[in-house]
Amino acid sequence: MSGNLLLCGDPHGHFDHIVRVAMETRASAVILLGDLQPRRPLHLDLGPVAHRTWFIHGNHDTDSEDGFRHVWDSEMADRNLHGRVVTLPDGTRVAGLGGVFREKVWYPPAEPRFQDAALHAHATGPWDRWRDGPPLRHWSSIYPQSVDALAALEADVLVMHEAPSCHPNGFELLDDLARAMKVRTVFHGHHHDRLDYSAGWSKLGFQAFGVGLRGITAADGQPLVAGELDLVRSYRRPRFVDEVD
Ligand SMILES: [Mn+2]
Repeated sequence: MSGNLLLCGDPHGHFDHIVRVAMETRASAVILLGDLQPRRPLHLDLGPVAHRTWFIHGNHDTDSEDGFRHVWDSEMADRNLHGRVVTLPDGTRVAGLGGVFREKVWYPPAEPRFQDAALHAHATGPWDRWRDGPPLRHWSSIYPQSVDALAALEADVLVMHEAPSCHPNGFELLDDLARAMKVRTVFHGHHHDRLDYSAGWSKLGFQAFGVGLRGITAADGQPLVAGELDLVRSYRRPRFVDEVD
């Protein structure tokens, strides 16, 4: 279980470090935690590790039409874990929730405005739709339907772009999701930091790890590559561990 899995924080267009570490560690699977922003089709940036890489999308993966196409139209489009559970080669069941909460759709705990993307598209003028769906930007919004679908499934690991409540900008609803799915471990990106949540794990009911900007973390939570802003954040928030509860 979770043999040699790498969790990769927001790449934002940089993949060389991921390819290098995946080759060096002979990773059995690589998971990208969103905000990929490849400058060409994703499988080209991942080269020799594309065939063992999965991902979720982040809020920035719908910033531009080209950026969208490099992810959703690439040969790796079927590797998006969003809204489903995939069993990796080593037997680990990984669930994914890509994207972010946005007030125009749903910002928990407020009531959602649209239950799913189809209803949002229906309420959108044809000129604002993207590929018969909601506006391009909202292809990376989280809809209740995606969370509900996941909550009915079980997994070992849940990867998300947004964070559970242990992060200062996280969501209790995502704690509930992780517990409903009976996951042991949650990994998130988005916030470009790697705070120590361990004091809160027993209350959460699962282990949680943030993976920083272009950081790489192993399945047991050990950082293999520090996030680029980790030192800055830990300097600015030296007492965060005490603040968790
Ligand atoms: Mn990001």
